[in-house]
Amino acid sequence: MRALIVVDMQVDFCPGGALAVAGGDEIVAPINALMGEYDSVVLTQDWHPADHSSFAASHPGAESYSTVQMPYGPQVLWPSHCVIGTGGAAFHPELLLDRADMIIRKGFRAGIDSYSAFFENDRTTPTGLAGYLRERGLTDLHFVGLAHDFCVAWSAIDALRLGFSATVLESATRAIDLDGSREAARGAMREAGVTLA
Ligand code: VGL
Ligand code: ZN
Repeated sequence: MRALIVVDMQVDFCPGGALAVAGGDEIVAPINALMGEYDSVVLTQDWHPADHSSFAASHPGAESYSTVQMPYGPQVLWPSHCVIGTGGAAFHPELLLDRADMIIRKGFRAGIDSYSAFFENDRTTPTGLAGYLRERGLTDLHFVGLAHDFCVAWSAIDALRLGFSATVLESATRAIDLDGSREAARGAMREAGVTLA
């Protein structure tokens, strides 16, 4: 069975938001239109406490978009975004939430980020999504949403690693593209065996 995994279609990742991805709002209508073609729709929601360690503001003197070394590996420092309970953490107002069977939140622990829908950035602490999908027999996963080169790419690569089939519908994604991260993510996904469609 097929699931559409809609990654982080939130106000803060759309134009005008705290970590806006260019053209992020352009993919809402195409994603809504896709939902009916799947056995299940799952939404992910970036969901950070205000003092999250992925925020530049949590590291005195650090610039946004710089990289620091965390116990679990390198971490890009972002502008504060998707803070729990704020309007920026809400889904884009036009996204069809009623179609979603499951909403999985990630990045809610202050000490560690979670780009992937499956694992925190240590790549070992699970979010629980794999178990949910397996128990429901959802093995063929199609990914859309934001951002192509971070949360979408990491999720798709982890899906394959976990034994799911993984396709990224690239026209229904948009990238942050930090220092060539879009092409790097495409290369990493291809190398892992993710289908780019
Ligand atoms: C994301 C950076 C920080 C994403 C989330 O959804 O791709 N990127 N948090
Ligand atoms: Zn985040």
